[in-house]
Amino acid sequence: MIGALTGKSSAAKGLPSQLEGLAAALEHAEGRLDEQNVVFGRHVLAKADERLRHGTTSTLVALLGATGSGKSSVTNALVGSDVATAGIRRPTTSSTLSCYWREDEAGSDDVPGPDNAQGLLDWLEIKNRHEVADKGIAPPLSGLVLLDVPDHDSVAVEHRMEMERIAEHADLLLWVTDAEKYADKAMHDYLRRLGEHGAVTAMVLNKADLLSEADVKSCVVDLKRLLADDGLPEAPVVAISATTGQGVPELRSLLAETVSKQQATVERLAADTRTAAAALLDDLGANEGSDKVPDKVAKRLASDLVGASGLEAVCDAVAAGHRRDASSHIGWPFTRWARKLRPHPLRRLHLGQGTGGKASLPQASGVQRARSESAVRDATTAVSDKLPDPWPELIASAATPDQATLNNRIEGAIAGSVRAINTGKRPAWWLIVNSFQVVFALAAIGGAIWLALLAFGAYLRLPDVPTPTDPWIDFPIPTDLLIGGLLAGFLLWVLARRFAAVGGKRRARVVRKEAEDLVREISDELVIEPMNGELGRRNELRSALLKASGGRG
Ligand SMILES: Nc1nc2c(ncn2[C@@H]2O[C@H](COP(=O)(O)OP(=O)(O)O)[C@@H](O)[C@H]2O)c(=O)[nH]1
Ligand SMILES: [Mg+2]
Repeated sequence: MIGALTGKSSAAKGLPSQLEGLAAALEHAEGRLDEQNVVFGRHVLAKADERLRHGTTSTLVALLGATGSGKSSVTNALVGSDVATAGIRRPTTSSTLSCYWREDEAGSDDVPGPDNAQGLLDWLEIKNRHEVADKGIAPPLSGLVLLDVPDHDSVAVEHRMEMERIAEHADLLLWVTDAEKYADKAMHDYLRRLGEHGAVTAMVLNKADLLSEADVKSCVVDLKRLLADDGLPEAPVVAISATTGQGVPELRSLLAETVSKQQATVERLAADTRTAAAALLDDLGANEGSDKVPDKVAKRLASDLVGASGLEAVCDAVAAGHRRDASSHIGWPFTRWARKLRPHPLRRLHLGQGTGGKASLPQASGVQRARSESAVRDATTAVSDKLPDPWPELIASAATPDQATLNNRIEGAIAGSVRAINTGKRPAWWLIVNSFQVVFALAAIGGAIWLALLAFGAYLRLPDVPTPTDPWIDFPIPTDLLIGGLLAGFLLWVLARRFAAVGGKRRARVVRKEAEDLVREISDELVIEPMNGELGRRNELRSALLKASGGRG
C-alpha cells in the first residue's frame, strides 16, 4: 500500500520531456484549441518551472479535508506537540500553517536543510511556519513540509481559495476524513477532477478510535472503492486515530518514504502536465484525416480552376490566331487583304502581340469568381470534413486565398503562356511558301498583262504577233501564266492552310499544358500549401501533446 505512492517513478523521469511536449504544443495551440485549456497549460508550465527551481529535497504535503475531519489534530500528532489549534466549531483562519522538519543532526549533505523549506514557503507566501525537530523518532521526516490547510468545505470564500491555492501547489495531497465524511460528495467531486493524480494522492481515515476494528476495515474497503470510482485506484488509505496515536506510525512511514524518495514533486507536475495535455488532446479531436492534402484533391482543384479560368477559350483563340496569321502571311495573295478586315482573335482577348497590359479573358467575371471560389471550397471541404471543430474552419481560413489575387495570378499565368508562344516569329516554312506565292502571283499578273497587251493589239487591229505556246498542252504561255499562277497559288494556300491548322492546334496544346502547370503551381502555393501547413500543425500538436502525456495520451 505504501509503495503505491512512489510506484510511478519511471513516469516521473520523463517530466522534462513531458514539459517540453507541453511547451511545444502550446506554441501551436494558441487560437486553435480551447482558450481556457491553453491558459491552464501555460499555468502548469509556469508552475513546474517555479516549483522545480526549489529542488525536490523538500516535499510539500497538504492536509486537505472537511471541517472537523481532524487535519489540525493529525498535524499535531505528526509534529508531536500542539502546534495547530484543533476544535470542532472554530472558524479556522484563512491562512495555512506550515510545519517543516529540520535536518537530522547526524545527517549527510544531501539531507535538506531548512533553507529549502523556507524557499518553498516564501514561494507559497506562507507566513505561519513551525520548525520541527523530531530527532530520535523513526523514521525521520526530514524534508517534509506539512501544510495544515483551511477547510475544503469552508463557507468562507477566502478559505476555499487558500485551500485551492495550496492544493494546487503541493506535491502530495493528503486528504483527512472520517467514518462520517468519507463519502462526502464535495470531496469526491474534487478528487474526480484529479484523476491523473493517483500517485500523489493519499487518504487518511481519521478517528479510527471511534470505530470497531471490523468497522474500520469495512470503511477502508468502501473508501477504496469510492477512490477507484473517482479514477484514483492507486491512492493509499491509512486508518489512524490522531487522538490515540493508532496508525500514526504507518502514516509516518508513508510520509517518510515519500519524502525520502523525492518523487512526489515530479509525480505531481507530471500529473498536472498529463491533465493539461489530456484536455488539449480532447480539443484536438480524434486522429482522423491525413497529414497531407491528397494529390487527387490538389489535381482536381487545379483542373477546376483551369475550368473556371476560361483557358479553353484562350486556347481556341491561340489556334484561330495562328490560322489567321498564316492566312495573312502565306495565304492566297489576292484575298489576304480581306482577312485583315476581321479583328485578330487574340487581340480581342488583349493577348495579341504587343498588346501588353492586363489580359481580359473570357469569363473573367462574376461567373469565373464564383466557380473558382467553389473549387477552393470543394478542396477545403474534401480535406477537412472528417476533422472535428475547429479544424474545418481553421483549414478553410488558412486555405482561402484572396479571390482577386488568385484570379489575377491565374490570368497572368495564362497571358504569360500565350505571350511566350506568340513571339511574332514566323515558322521558317512560311517564308518558302510565301516566296512561291509571290512567284505564282507575279506569274499570274505577268500573264494577265501579256494577255491584256495582246487584246489591246487586236483592238487596234495591229498585225498578229505570234504568241508562244507551251509544249505540253499547247496553250498560249500568257494563258498558262495567268491560270497556272492563280491555280497554283490557290492550291498552295489550300495545302498550307492544313499545315497551319495543325500548327495552331499544337500551339494551343503547348499553351494549355504550360498554363495548366502554372495554375497547378499557383493553386498549390495559395491553397494546398496553406492547408498542408495547418494539417502539419495539427499533427505536430498531437505528437507534442502525446509527448506531454508521457506516452499515455
Ligand atoms: N475521537 C477522535 N476525535 C478526533 C480525532 N481527531 C480529531 N478529533 C476531534 O475532531 C475535532 C476536529 O478536529 P480538528 O483537528 O480541529 O479538525 P480540522 O477542522 O480538520 O482541523 C476536534 O474536536 C478533535 O478533537 C480522532 O482521531 N479521534
Ligand atoms: Mg483545523
